[in-house]
Amino acid sequence: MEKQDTKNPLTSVDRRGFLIASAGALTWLATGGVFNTALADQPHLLPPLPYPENALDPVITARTMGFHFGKHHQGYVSNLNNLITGTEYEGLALEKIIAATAGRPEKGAIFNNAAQIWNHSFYWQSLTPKGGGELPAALKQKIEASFGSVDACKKEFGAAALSQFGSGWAWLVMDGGTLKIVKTANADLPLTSGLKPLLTIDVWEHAYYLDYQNRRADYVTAVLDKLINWEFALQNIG
Ligand code: MN3
Repeated sequence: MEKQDTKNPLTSVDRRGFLIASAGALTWLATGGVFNTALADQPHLLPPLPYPENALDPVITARTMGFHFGKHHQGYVSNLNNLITGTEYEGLALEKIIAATAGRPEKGAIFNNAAQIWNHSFYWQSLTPKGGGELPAALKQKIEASFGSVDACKKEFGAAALSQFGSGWAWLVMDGGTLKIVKTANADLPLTSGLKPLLTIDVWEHAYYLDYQNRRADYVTAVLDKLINWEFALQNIG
C-alpha cells in the first residue's frame, strides 16, 4: 500500500474549494463535498449524487439516472480501479491520473475511465432540480460581457451540444477572463487544455436515449431551460 500523499489538495480542499488549472498542470475542482469525499479515497469510489435519482424527472427520468449513474458512472470507477491495480497510478488522486495519461494513446483506457469519472461527477453538479431560469447577477454580467446576452450563450451552448458528432460533451468554460463554449469528444475534458470548466452537458447517447431516443435537441433544450445549474457555474468562476 502506497503511503497517502498528504499534499494531495483533494484531502485538504475546503468544501467549495477549487483547484484551478494553471500552466502545464491540471488544476482541480472540488465542489459541494462531493469530489473531495470520494477522490481522497483509494480505491476510487463513486461520488454520491447531489440529489435523489428521481429529482430531475421528467427532464431526465429516474430510469435514465439509474443506468447513467448506477451503471455507467459506476462502471468507469470499477474499470479504473481494475486498470490501475499494481501500476504506478495506484494510490494517485484522480486528477493526477488524468494529467499523467492525457495525450498518451498507450494509456488511453486509464485516461478514458479516469476522465469519465471526473466528467460525470461534474455533470451531476451542472444540473439541479430547479435549474435554468434566472442567472445570478454576477454570472449574468460575465456571460453578457463574453456572449452579448444569456440567450446567445445558451444558443451557442446548445449548438455545441447538438453538433458534437457522436459521443462527447459540451462545456461552458473560462479561458482567462473570458467565458467560452467548447465541445470535447468521448472522454476528453477542457482541463487538459488549461480551460476552467464551469458547466457541462453530457451528449453521449446513454445520457438521453431512454428518455428522448434520437431527439438530442429536445434533451439539450430541456436541460438548458430546466436543469442547468447557473449557481454551480458561478461557484466555479470563484
Ligand atoms: Mn455519460
